[in-house]
Amino acid sequence: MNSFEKVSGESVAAAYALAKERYAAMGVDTDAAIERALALPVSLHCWQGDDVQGFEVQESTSGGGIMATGNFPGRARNGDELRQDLDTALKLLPGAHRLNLHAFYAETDGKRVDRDALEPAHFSRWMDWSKSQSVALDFNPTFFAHPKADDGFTLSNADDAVRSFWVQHGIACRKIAMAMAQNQNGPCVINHWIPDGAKDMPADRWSPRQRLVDALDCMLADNDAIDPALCVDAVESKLFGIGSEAYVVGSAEFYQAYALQKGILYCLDMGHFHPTETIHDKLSSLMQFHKRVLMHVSRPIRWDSDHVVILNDDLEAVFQELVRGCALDRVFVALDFFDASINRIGAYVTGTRAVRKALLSALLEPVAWLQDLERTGCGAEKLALMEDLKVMPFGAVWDMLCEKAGVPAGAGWIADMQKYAVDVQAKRG
Ligand code: RNT
Ligand code: ZN
Repeated sequence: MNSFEKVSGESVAAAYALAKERYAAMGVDTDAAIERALALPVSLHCWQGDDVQGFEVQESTSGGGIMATGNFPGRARNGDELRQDLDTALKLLPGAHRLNLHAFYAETDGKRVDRDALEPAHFSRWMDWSKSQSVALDFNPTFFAHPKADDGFTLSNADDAVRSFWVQHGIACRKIAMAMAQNQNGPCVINHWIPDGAKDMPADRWSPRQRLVDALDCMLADNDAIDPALCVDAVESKLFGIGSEAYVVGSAEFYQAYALQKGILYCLDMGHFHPTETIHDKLSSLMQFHKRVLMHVSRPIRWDSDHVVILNDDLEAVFQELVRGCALDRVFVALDFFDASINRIGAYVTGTRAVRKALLSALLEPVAWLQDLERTGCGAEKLALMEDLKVMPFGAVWDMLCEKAGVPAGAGWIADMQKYAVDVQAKRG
C-alpha cells in the first residue's frame, strides 16, 4: 500500500547536493534561489475555505455571478473555523504569506451590519489573528452577493441611491484597509472588483462606464484618513461572467487606463481574458507604464472557472517573465481560486505550493545565458537549453526549500491534510 510518508531530511539533503552541483555548472546558485523564492509574499485568499460564502447575517443573494461548485464536507462556517483552517494550511506552506480578506467576512456578533456601515472594529478578530501569526492582511470590498447587486450593476448602477450605497461601501472598506495597514505596520492592498455587466447585447455601453469613472473617482477622493503608501488601491478587470456574457463595464482597457491615470494598481486575474489568452506576455507591456501590478493567480478551464492552481505552463511563464524582467519587487501576488468539491486544505496547499514552485523554477533559470544566446543569434542553442531546463533536478531543490522552511517536503503534507479532515473537518455540521 502506498502512503504519504514524510521524506527524510537525509534523503532531501543527498538529492539536493547533486542538484546543486548541476545548477552550479550552469552558473545558477540554488541556495540564493531558495532564499529569494521563500521571501516573496503570496496572499492567501480566505474565500477558498468557505466557498466564497462570507459570514453575513443578512440573506445572501446570488448577485455577482461567482460561485463555487461542489459539496465536500468540512466547509468553515465562521471566523474561528476559517482561522483554524488557515493556520493548518500555513503550517504546510513554505515561505512568506499574507491573508486576503473580503468585506463580507466581517464578524458582527450576530448583528446585521450593512456593507456601507462596516468599520475596522468588525475585523478586530482578523487583525488580532494577523498580529499573532505575523501574517499581514490584504482586503477587498464585496460588491456582490447582496440585494443591491441583484440587477447586475453596483458602482455603475443607473440608480443614484444604489450607486451611492456602493460608493459608501468602498469608502468604508478603504478605512478598514487603512486600519489593517496600521495594525501591521505596512501596506494593505485593497482590490476593487465589481461584477457589473449585461447578459445580452447592451444598447448603451457608454453610460455605465461613464458612471463607473465618476463613482470610482468619488470613492477614491475620500482621502482624509487615507495614506496611499499604506492603503494600496487596485482595480480588477474582467472579460465576462455568468450573467454578464455580453458586456462587462470594468473591462481590461477600462481599468488599465483608469489605474494609470489615477496612479493606482491594475489587477490582472489569469482567468479574466479570452479562453486561450494568457497574461505573461502582457507584463512587459503593462509594466513599462504601471510601476506595480496586482496579480490574481487562478486557473481557468475553458472559462473563468477558478480551478485550483497547478504548476502548468501558464503559471511558469508568468514567473519566468517576472524574474527575467527583474520585476518581482513590483508585483503583488494574490491567489484567487475556489473548489468546493475537494478537501479545502488540500486545495489551499496544492495551489499555493504550485505558485511557489513556479517562482523557484523561474529563479533557477540561467537567465543571462539564455538572453546572451538570443542576442548572439544562437536560436537553436537557446531553444535546446530551454528544453533541457525542463528536466533538470528541480524537485530536489524544491524539497530543500520545504526543508529549510520547516514544512514537509514532497507529498508528505497530504497525511497532515487527511488527519485534519478526520480530527477537525469531519466533526463540522
Ligand atoms: C471575480 C474576481 C474576484 C473574485 C474575488 C472573490 O471574477 O476574480 O477577484 O474572485 O474577489
Ligand atoms: Zn480575481
